[in-house]
This record gives sequence, structure tokens and C-alpha cells, in this order.
Amino acid sequence: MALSPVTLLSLGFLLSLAQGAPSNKGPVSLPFRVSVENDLSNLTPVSYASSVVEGGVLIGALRRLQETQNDFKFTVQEHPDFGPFLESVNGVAGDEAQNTYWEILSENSGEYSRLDVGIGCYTPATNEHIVLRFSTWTPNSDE
Ligand code: B12
Repeated sequence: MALSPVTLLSLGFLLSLAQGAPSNKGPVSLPFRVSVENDLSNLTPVSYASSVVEGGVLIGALRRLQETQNDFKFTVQEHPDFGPFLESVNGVAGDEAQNTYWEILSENSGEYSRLDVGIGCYTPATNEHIVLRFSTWTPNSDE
């Protein structure tokens, strides 16, 4: 027996409901934490509770944080190949002449690992702790 196109469409619709059709509730927001540390001065580290949409990149989450937290600000400089370079945080900017920059790390149980991509590419995970640390770099190193 041949099924009519209307019957086939209805069957397809019912099947998609049974399998869990995509919902239109909007993106899921995942909590994570951002800390700002300054290795080069004895400023107390500041920590912010933040969130990122599932699959969203770090720069998006930092922008949302900036919109909601009066005491969090950052600026970036666009690089033609690697995208946004984190230039300043809370008014403190890296300085080429002094070899200072904002290093981006992920902390887990006291272990710090350096992200291998910039804020335009990195996708934070649920409850991840991202650390923005003002540091120095050594010229001619592989950083
Ligand atoms: C030296 C270096 C640095 C130095 C640059 C200082 C300086 N003034 O020279 C410092 C220590 C600041 C640095 C920092 C970081 N770096 Co770096 N860096 C390099 C390296 C080894 C050489 C760059 C270079 O001198 N090129 C030669 C010059 C002539 O070309 P240039 O285009 O003018 O170079 C500029 C850019 O490379 C820029 N830059 C350097 N790193 C990064 C990272 C990002 C995300 C951006 C947008 C720009 C950028 O700084 C250079 C000087 O202005 C490259 C590896 C490579 N082979 O390219 C990695 C590289 C570019 N860095 C990388 C990374 C991940 C970082 C960090 C995010 C690490 C971290 N977790 O903190 C940070 C950036 C943090 C931030 N504030 O946004 C990655 C980028 C990958 C990606 N797709 O995002 C690379 C490719 C290394 C890798 N993992 O393979 N880096």
C-alpha cells in the first residue's frame, strides 16, 4: 500500500517528536569562573561568576561579564591570523617594551595549564576556572 505524502510527513513529525526534536528554548547557559590575577603587583586576585552559552567562545562570555559587572573591563587588539589578542584587563594593559601581557590559563585542583588558543577560539567548559594573569614573557621563547 502506497502512503500519501501527507501521511509520510505526519509520520516523520511524530518520529522526530519521539526522538527528541530540537527545542526552541534558546542556547543553554553554562556556569564557569573567571579570575583576574596580577603577578607583577600584589593586587588581590578578583574572581567573577560567569556563564557561557553551550559551545560559545571565551570572548563572548567576557563580553557578557563586562556588560553585567561594573568592575570588569577588557580590551582586545585584532590580529589578522589569530583573532582577538587580550590587550588589557581592568585598565592594566600589556606592554611590548616591558614584555608584559595577559596570560590565559585554566586552573583545576591547583594545577594551571596555559590555553593553547586565544580568547576568540577557546570554548570554556561547565564550571571551568579561567585565570587571566598579568605576566611577563621571555623574548625569543616559544610562547
Ligand atoms: C612570541 C609569541 C607570543 C608572545 C608575543 C610577544 C611578542 N610581542 O612577540 C606572547 C608571550 C605575548 C604570546 C602570548 C600568547 N600566545 Co603566542 N605566540 C608567540 C609565537 C611563539 C611567535 C609569534 C611571533 O613572534 N611571530 C612573528 C611575528 C613577526 O609575527 P606577528 O604576527 O607580528 O606576531 C604577533 C602575533 O603572533 C601576536 N600573538 C602572539 N601570540 C598570540 C596569540 C593570539 C591568540 C593572538 C591573537 C596574537 C598573538 O604577537 C606577536 C607580536 O605582536 C607564536 C607561534 C608562531 N609560530 O606564530 C605563538 C602563538 C601565536 N601564540 C599562541 C597563544 C595560544 C598565545 C596565548 C593565548 C597563550 C596563553 N594561553 O596565554 C597568549 C595570548 C594571550 C592574550 N593576551 O590574548 C598560539 C595561537 C594559536 C591560536 N589559534 O590562537 C600560537 C600560534 C602558539 C601555538 N599555540 O601554537 N605569544
